[in-house]
Amino acid sequence: MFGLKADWSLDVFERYFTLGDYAGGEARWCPGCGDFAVLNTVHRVLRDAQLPPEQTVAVSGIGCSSRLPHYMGTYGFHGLHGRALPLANGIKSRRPDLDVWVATGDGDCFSIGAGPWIHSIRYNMDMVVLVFDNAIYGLTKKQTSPTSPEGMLTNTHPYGAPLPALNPLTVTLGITNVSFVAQVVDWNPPLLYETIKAAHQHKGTSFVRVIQRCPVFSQDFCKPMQEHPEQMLLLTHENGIPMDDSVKRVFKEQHEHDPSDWVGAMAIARDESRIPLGLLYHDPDAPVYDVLSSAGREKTNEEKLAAINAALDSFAI
Ligand SMILES: Cc1ncc(C[n+]2csc(CCOP(=O)(O)OP(=O)(O)O)c2C)c(N)n1
Ligand code: SF4
Repeated sequence: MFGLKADWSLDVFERYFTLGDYAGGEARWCPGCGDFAVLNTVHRVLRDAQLPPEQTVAVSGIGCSSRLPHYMGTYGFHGLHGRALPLANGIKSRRPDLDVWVATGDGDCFSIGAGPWIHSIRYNMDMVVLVFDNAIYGLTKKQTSPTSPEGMLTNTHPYGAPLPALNPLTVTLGITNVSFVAQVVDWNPPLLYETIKAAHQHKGTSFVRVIQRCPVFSQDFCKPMQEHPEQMLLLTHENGIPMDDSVKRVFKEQHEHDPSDWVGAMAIARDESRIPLGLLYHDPDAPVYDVLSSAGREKTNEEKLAAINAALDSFAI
């Protein structure tokens, strides 16, 4: 099989993977659910990177979005509510050769999974974390989530969510050793593709908040953004997410932002008058725990035993 490279020369592949190689069971989300767009984009990014499906693992917690591993033709682990990230970290620590993708919801990550969220960002293990944020608990039918906007009518708060929504961007940016923070909407395919691709290329934990349509339970969350793209602020920079004119034509409000500027990223994230899209923060040099923790993995059992004995002998009189 042949593939055309960016410079128009030909690559010859022993195995060539098509989109179908990354697809699993038939996706069963509601019509119009934004999860479809993210799933299809993940398939495309994997296909374009030609990652062997058997080298890839999709990990999730519980929720509508957490059904993603079922729809992947890769390895997958549909875990417990709020525990996608510890599972992903465990997989990465034992199998650093695997490409790890995490699918988690706003309830799964920011509520029951808030502890693992903090520590996983600090561990900075090499994986893509896609938070499908529809501002509601979808699977369990419309309970308030941490990102439900104040006043949103839900089944747990029928008179309106009483508190201001949690800001996942400022929280994530505030975690020690954070290395990649991006935000995107599910309904702009070119921006979604380039954001997930950039997240995948980053070595470390790539945190991507995907603002996701749930037309069944939180239609009022995304609809105003779709109808008023001027509410969004597109972050442009040569080191940011590549974006073509089609994206810039939709999101006319733009701001040049260097993603290495943490203070600038925090200021953008804190300003809730605009919803930033693009790469807020990128530190390619942050320590990556799976690299640190896998030192010596190539040693044989005999070598490891000898090293342990030598360490113990150092305490002997
Ligand atoms: C320990 C535990 N608590 C509660 C639940 C019930 N539960 C399942 S999914 C979910 C919330 C899902 O919301 P979210 O993570 O935002 O994902 P979405 O369905 O919106 O994609 C809850 C509360 C559970 N399965 N396990
Ligand atoms: S309830 Fe909402 S999030 Fe869940 S599948 Fe339906 S549209 Fe998607």
